[in-house]
Amino acid sequence: MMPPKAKFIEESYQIEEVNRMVSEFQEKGYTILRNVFERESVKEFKKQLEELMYFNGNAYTIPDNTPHYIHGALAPRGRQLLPHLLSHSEAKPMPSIHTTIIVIETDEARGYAPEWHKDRQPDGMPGKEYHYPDDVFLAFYFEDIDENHGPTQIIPGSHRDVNMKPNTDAPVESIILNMEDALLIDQRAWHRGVSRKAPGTRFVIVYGMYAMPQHYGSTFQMPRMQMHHWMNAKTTKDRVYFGGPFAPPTQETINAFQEEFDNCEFLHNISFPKLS
Ligand SMILES: O=C(O)CCC(=O)C(=O)O
Ligand SMILES: [Fe+2]
Repeated sequence: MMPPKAKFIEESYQIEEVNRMVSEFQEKGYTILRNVFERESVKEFKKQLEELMYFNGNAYTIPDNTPHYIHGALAPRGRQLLPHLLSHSEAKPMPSIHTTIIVIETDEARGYAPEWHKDRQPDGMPGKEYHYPDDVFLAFYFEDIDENHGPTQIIPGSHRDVNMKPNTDAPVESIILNMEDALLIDQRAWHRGVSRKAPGTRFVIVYGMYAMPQHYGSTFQMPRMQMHHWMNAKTTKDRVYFGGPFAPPTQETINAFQEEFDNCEFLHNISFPKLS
């Protein structure tokens, strides 16, 4: 398998540009990151995604053991913005990926383009003062998106003002962007996907990031007794309490992963510890 062909623009945004994007994100609930990739390389990457995609019995997706699955989340310009969107704090929190959503819609099997929804609820006093979101979403389309190519639509400002709702006179914007760009979206705003009119496959790959607070020691080896509680958790509440957003590994899953990693040209040098 070829490594991901989409090439990042490594250069950081100027601080003025960062400030502009942060203000826009806070005001409207989204902002477009320009030139996250080198444009020509994205065309090749989209072809790679088309080769990798498969039907898992429920929906189209791409295998989560490919570097393509996480590639967008590695983009330096995306990572540059995230801390600013998650907190006003001088001691910026560290962003952490908690979710990857792959939305694929093909010509043959109309997948799903989600209807109007909010994935998060506004907190505090919406409309009065700005409240930072608990998490933000970084999205990629890998194609020039106009009205015919299934834009994501949003009601700008509806993350702050609960009175703004779909199917009223609240204004709706289609998020138009280029294949080399990325989108940062506040999922407290009303938004939806629109199906393509142009033929072809619609990809939306979305990464959810939340803020790990700057507590002393942000990473640590989980104490074995905590791991014991995590792995033996009987409820979602307990699982999250002991281990965060990810399901605990069992020895069986560790063995399965080890085998898969051993056979993967990208991951073969990773080895998992044996759980006692
Ligand atoms: O398909 C889209 O354009 C929107 C996707 C979406 O709303 C989501 O992933 O939460
Ligand atoms: Fe959504």
